[in-house]
Amino acid sequence: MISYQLKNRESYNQNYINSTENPEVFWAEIAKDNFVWKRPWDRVLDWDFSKPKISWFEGAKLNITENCIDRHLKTQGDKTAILFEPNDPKEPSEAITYKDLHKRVNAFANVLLSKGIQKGDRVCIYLPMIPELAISVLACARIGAIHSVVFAGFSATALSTRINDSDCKMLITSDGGYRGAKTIDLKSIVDTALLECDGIETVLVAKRIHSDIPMVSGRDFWLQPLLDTASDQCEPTVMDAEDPLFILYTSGSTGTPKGMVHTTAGYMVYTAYTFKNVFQYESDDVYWCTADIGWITGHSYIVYGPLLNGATTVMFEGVPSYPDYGRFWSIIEKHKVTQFYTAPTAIRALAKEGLGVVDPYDLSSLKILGTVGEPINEEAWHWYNDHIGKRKCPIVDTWWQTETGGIMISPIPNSFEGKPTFATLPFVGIQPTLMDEKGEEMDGNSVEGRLCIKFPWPSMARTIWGNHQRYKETYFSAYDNLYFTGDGALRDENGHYRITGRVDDVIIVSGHNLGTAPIEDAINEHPMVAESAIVGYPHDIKGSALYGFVTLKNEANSNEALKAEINQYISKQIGPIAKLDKIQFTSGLPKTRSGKIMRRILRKIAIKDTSNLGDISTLLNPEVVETIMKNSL
Ligand code: 7RM
Repeated sequence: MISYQLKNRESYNQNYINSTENPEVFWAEIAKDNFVWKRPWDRVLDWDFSKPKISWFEGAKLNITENCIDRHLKTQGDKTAILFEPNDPKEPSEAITYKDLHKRVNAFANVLLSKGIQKGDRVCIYLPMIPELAISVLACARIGAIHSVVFAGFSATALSTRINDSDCKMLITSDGGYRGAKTIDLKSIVDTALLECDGIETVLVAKRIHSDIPMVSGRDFWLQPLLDTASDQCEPTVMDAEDPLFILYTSGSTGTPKGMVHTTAGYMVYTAYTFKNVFQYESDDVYWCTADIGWITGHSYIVYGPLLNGATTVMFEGVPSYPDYGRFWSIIEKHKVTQFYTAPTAIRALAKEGLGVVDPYDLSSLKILGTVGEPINEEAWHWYNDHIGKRKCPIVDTWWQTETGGIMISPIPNSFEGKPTFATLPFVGIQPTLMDEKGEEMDGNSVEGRLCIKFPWPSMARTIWGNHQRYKETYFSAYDNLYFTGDGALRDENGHYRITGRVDDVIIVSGHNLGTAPIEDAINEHPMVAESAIVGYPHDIKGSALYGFVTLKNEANSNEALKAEINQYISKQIGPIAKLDKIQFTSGLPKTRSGKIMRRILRKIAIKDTSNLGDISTLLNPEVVETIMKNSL
């Protein structure tokens, strides 16, 4: 029997070898021994990256919520499953035990059924970080409805695009939400979005801020009265291993957001196994991931991974700066958090506030620290290690993506150590490789190239909702028979990986993946704008910030007020996270002869590295480059 827990370097090495030499045997053992199944699989893996087709545990039947909840009831029904910490520290936190969670998920599932939701239907969830968010996700999974969580910071336009793309029948939201000192009026955003969405039959509304909001009769229902009268028993619907579990949208470098589709069994096995080992979770631990459930990190490592392991998972409604910059540290002290998982952008923002807001708190409960979302710079890594971990806590710098479903490259505490800015070694079962410019695989160490994965792993996304062709083109067409991540990476002399950032046009701002295309689309909607190009440039806090080059229809209109208007357009179309830090009006944008904007050149100008712009003679309009450089910000 293969041990579920990796214990040391030797066991990592042995498991890694087993998982790559004999992947089917390896994953079958992990799957069989550590989960409950209604029926075993007929075939462990079937794959063909050229189609692409990936199928794990075909023929097996299960329900993921039975694995997340029911199976823990006998042994630890009274243990806290979700520990909710509200925005306002004066409001009491709420401990939801596995028994409570079982009842609340069942009641919610019954409400979904009573509103006509069936297996395979899509349900959009647009909620702040309140318990109803995790519960509604699980309620969908309980009855086989496909959840599509949309981050509650997204605008009405972004919401309606996502609802329509996956043809959602129901929307679950709240009257509003709290974020620090601000109150967010979610329902009015929803009402605006739904003007564009014909498919939504029902809107369930949770009460959080008790505001007076309009309810559309026959469409909108307050959630609580429905829950109060629903039965708290609901048999889990039996699902096929490859039935979709959820859709989660992620920005691409071009076009509309991509609805990544994750399926049931493989996602379950991989998120559970990575959670256990990367965070070395033990039964009395209190684990806290500060992500929002609107992102993949929240799906896999606030909800599914922890609950599959019977863990206590903290869910925090608020922000790191409210009521002051000590909030994260005060929560760690209050709940004796043992594993803490956050993003480099948060670490940088908190480090900036100085130790005066850290030192008052007792952080001695901490055992392991994690980071995710973007490359962590050396300075932030050391600050985290010295002042939060007190040099006693291993740091797991976890590299992965919405598309990968779970952690792919990361240190494993007790097996091998981290190294500042390095995600280090592949997790068990993961076979990374680096490709050079010519499309050749790079052998050996001390090389840098494009990061690809050679072999399927259980939690990889299976398709893009409604557009399998785009899935193939985006991830499986750059190189034959490889999954292309879109990231660059280097492999050092010891074979450890360091992620160097995106090689496409996706920019990561404060941990949020932003495609340039949708932002440019938003700007270009302004009646005075001719065209625009967005590039990223390094920013102390956000990791990357956005620099916009904007060409106006009439140059005479350029002024500060127009810059503010452009940001309002972006805010409305995408959300405030996509606002530009710098806007430069230009008379033209450098273009290739086929009309493509040369972002490569703009990127160099934005980082003030113009000594070597490469060959610009092939441009349609080389003369604009000089002017743009002269006026750069
Ligand atoms: C989990 C998540 C994915 C992109 C990915 C990378 C970047 C994520 C790290 C990282 C360096 C890391 N999903 N990224 N983690 N870069 N080191 N530890 O973030 O779909 O939202 O973003 O994020 O570029 O491709 S995501």
